[in-house]
Amino acid sequence: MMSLAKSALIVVDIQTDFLPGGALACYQADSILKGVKDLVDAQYFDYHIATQDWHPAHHISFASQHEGKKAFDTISLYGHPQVLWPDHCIKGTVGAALDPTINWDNMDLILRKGCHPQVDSYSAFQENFNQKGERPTTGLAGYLKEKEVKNVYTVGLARDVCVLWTAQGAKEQGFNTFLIWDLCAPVTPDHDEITRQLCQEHGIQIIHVADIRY
Ligand code: VGL
Ligand code: ZN
Repeated sequence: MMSLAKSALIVVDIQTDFLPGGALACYQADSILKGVKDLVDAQYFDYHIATQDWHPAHHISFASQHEGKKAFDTISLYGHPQVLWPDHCIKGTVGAALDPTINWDNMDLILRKGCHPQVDSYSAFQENFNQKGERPTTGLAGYLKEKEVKNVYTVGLARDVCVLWTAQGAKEQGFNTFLIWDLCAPVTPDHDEITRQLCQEHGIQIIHVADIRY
């Protein structure tokens, strides 16, 4: 039986704490909201998926949990580098809420990540390394593959962290992977160059929203 290639949009972490005034506000993050809203409203893709960073209080990624450390310090955690963040996206708080600009009713799936107290999770596909040296899957690759999705498009926050890791995860799982550059905002624009380089190295195609005719 013939099957047509399907596409999915993954809208990453568009939450109060990553927007202006939030605990971990990304650079000019409000500038992407209208574009993401319009793209989601168009329902152009076969599947629309969102992620929501959803940490317990006292999460291991919070600088507040590490004596003598401050936000944006890097430590070694289970043998891998871990950036320490300000307390953010604590489950059930206003900071963790999805921004109401986007019509979340139009999502097929909303995936929460970073729920384990001792493990961070940037990618929508896999948690970061845990105590056992594993990266547990979220099940998203299986979900998309069962639906015969071949093309994955990523937007959201933060371009240099969770969007990038999600795009890398998508590519590793064999999807044709696109990062819509102007529908993402970074923690810091200082990372723009390295983000572009990493996309190129990993075979992630950087595009702009104008490239999508919807
Ligand atoms: C993120 C840092 C910590 C993100 C989440 O959504 O990019 N960044 N937690
Ligand atoms: Zn987080």
